[in-house]
Amino acid sequence: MNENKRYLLTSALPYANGPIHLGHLAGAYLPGDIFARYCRLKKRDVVYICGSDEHGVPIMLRARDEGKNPQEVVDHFHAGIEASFRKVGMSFDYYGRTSSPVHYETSQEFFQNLADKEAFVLKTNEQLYDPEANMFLADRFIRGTCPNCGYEDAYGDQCENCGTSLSPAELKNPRSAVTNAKPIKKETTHWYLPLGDIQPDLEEWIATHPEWRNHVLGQIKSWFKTGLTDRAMTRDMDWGVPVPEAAAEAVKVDANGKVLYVWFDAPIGYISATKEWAAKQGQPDLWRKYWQDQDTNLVHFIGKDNIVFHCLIFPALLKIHGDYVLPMNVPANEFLNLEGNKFSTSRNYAVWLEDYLEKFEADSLRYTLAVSMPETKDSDFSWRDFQARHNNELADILGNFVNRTFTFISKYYDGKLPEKGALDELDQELLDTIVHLRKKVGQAIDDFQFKLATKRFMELARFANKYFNDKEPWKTRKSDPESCATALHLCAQTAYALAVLSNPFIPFASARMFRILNLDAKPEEAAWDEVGEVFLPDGHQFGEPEILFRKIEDEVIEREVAILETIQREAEKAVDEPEESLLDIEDFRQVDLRTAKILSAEAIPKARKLFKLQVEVGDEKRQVVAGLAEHYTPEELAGKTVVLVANLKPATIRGVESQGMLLAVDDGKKLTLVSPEGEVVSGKPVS
Ligand code: B3M
Ligand code: ZN
Repeated sequence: MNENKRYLLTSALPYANGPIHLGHLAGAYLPGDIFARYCRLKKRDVVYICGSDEHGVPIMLRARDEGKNPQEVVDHFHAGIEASFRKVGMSFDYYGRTSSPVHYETSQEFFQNLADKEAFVLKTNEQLYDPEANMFLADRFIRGTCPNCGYEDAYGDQCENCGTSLSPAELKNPRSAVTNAKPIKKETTHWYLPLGDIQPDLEEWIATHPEWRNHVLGQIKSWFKTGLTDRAMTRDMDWGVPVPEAAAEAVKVDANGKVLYVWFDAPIGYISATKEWAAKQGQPDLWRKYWQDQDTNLVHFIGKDNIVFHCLIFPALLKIHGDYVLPMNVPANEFLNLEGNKFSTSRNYAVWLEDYLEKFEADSLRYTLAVSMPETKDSDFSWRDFQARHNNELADILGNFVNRTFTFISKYYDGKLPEKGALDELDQELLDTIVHLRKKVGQAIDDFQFKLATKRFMELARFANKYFNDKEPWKTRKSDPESCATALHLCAQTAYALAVLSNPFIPFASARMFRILNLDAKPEEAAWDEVGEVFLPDGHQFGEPEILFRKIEDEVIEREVAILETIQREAEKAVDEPEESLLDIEDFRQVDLRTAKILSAEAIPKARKLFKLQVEVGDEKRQVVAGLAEHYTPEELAGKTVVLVANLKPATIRGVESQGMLLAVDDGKKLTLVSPEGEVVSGKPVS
């Protein structure tokens, strides 16, 4: 870490199409805030930027589903997200948004600059177009029948039923998710960034950063190994930053309905937000000092799913543009899980920040997430661990030490700093430990090791708490008043140290400690490097003691655990017994089940799981496609009597028509056909 440089810190811009949950906080936001607060205490020149990412398909999807325009959706969530960040103590210097005019202007200028350099390759190809909605269809806007399992509501890029990744061209009976119309193929031209051309340059730059986290470098190197390819930097959508007219005219492309790819403009949102910040300082050009001066340490705080954009694509854009600094580090976090399961916004399996803050303190969450941050591997948030961290560490160690110190001073020393006498060995050890751990906490933060930094901070509180016990002031007050006064003097000085060092992690408790210490300055105005070197003046008058952290009771936590267990159970039930399986008998009677005899089975080219079966149903012959190829041989199937769903609409699977479906038991490993006992003729009803 180069001390004499300035710091420009960013946290990933959250999509403004939903609220923030604990997983987001642990990923890209809390580490950035700890680092920013620490830089301020180190008196570094630091600017911390974030903002709402307001373009892209998910926002358009949500707006369509809610019958709103995208601007209404982002206005709602931008305000909510910014408010919840503030309540949890995020200390951005500026929180912008990518629907702002400054962002449109900055993104278009950036794109135009690259277009003028002929950095893009134009490509024209056929894409699916909705003739009724008059719009090209992004993969997520296309639905159809999965060629693999016949599921009729598969997306253009993935079948949610069997998980197969697809391309729109593979979908059977594709239809527009916007109007249900049958899409047509239409030519469209887009600007592609030939990332392969700049790969050698990127590889050379990445090689200068062996200090980056291993999992980040690992992912980057696997992208290099695969080989960077051309990536479209524009899209056919009516929500986003329009492609600049001049760029379109220069290549005779109609720019109407074309916008910048969301991952082209979103990272430029860091630049536009810095511009807006500079303007608020009354120095519109100040942003250049952070983005266009090599004496800047640029650090991007993100989650691991954003590595390619922040370590390859955005740096490529910055390099091609020229003039800009490149990130000094991208300490991407892995993912946080919740009670052993993945967060799922679609299933509401999450702890939303707003909900959390209605019941618990921000500091307790910050501390719990910091001390178990998913820095190099996924980690887990559990309510019981949260309670233990709060009760056993924040309350019983830090809170207990501070409370005992100032209650004792208030009672026996009129709330004034007791006089310090001669120091014994333990006294000196305490003073040395303050300086030693201040340096250890600082080094860990500079190394982006926030778990270690948090643990080192709590180590000082633990040492101080033990010092208070070992000194037994309740005895020495009478037996050795000078030793007692010295001990309480040093406890108060240690509390001052903890009040400063705690600010990056638990800023609200830090402010409360400053209030107990009766200090006019704010914690963030304190100097990290003076901790353990500069002390409270003799005779300093303290404020009223107060409890820093009240214990969280078991029943409060059990209630939260129960909420998540219910959601998780519902989700598992929905998978095992979909709600719609609760039919009434009339519905069931609509299904025509028949016995059928398999006459032959043959493989289907390029569909290793499927067989094409010829079956006899009474005096009728049918052809059925079934996923049995990994469970039976054709010989085992020939002659077998099975149960057929005889009144299903025919479906075409991998180009083969299927006129029905066979019933089979799926135990998660093997498929076993349902077959009536004894000699049964085919075509008989099954009920
Ligand atoms: N909006 C958030 C995400 O992918 C994305 C980050 C943009 S940072 C420029 O979770
Ligand atoms: Zn499928």
